[in-house]
Amino acid sequence: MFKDPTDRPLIAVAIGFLTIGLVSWAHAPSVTQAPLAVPVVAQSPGPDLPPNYSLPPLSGTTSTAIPKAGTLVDIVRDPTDLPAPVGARGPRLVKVDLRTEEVTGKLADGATFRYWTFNGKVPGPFVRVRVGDLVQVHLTNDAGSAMMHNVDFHAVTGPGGGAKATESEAGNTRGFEFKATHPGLFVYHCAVMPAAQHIANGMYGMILVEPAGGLPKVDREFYVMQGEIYTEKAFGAQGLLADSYQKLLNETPEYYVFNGAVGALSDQKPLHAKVGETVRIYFGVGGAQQDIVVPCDRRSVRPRL
Ligand SMILES: [Cu+2]
Repeated sequence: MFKDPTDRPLIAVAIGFLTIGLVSWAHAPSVTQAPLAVPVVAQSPGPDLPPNYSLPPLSGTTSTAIPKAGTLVDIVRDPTDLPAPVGARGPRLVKVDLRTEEVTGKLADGATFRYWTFNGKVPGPFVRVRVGDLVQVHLTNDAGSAMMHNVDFHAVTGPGGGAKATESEAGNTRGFEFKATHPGLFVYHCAVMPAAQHIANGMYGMILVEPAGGLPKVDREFYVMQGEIYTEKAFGAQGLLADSYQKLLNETPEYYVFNGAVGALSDQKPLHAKVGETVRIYFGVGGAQQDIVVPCDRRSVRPRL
């Protein structure tokens, strides 16, 4: 099924690490979500939060630079682009700023695609929190967007994982907050209908909720997500490729990609490690056929269309 032969070894490696590092990590879904009007106002700390919980955003959890509309954007997420481990810190407030932006990026040599993104990259930012953290999410739909967008975090159990609370027209910002009550690695994605189209066009990412004390230390960590891209023209066609809703419904993608584009992790931003180093790969599937990360959240398994 993989039409980019250079990607074949990668998925084997990724699935191997996923199995070793994550599958044995059993979890239950978290249960708290409180829709919140925007702008967010000062709130009282929860019973498990320290009184000084209102700290600056953690590095890596907020928006990255937003590319200018109308230009060819490098949409490939560097697999090393993820926040540092939470370590031994206690619960605190984590602010997550997401910006939904529709950009044109390189899909393959000679081919471009209109991606729908979180923060201009595929996948979206890796969000890293600790169990007990209060997570404040703000989603801004860029003024240049043609579509409504939102975000559904599978680390949240509640109505749509924040989707309704964040559903925004172009130029608007909405938000909500939730407490991360169960550790695990969860997908997030845009859930505006038809959600499969928004996901296939690039609107997916992952949130890691670390247990108290953090995960065991490793030498390197990587962030990899598979996606499916459905284009009207066949694999290998040149120029700006339009997305195909019919192929999406048929579940017949023209491209399977890792981190957004053909060759993203083989030619552009390969994963490097030295012999003997320990490596952890956070691997997720953002494709429309399935968006399973680990079997820790019943809602992470999407029904087939
Ligand atoms: Cu969307």
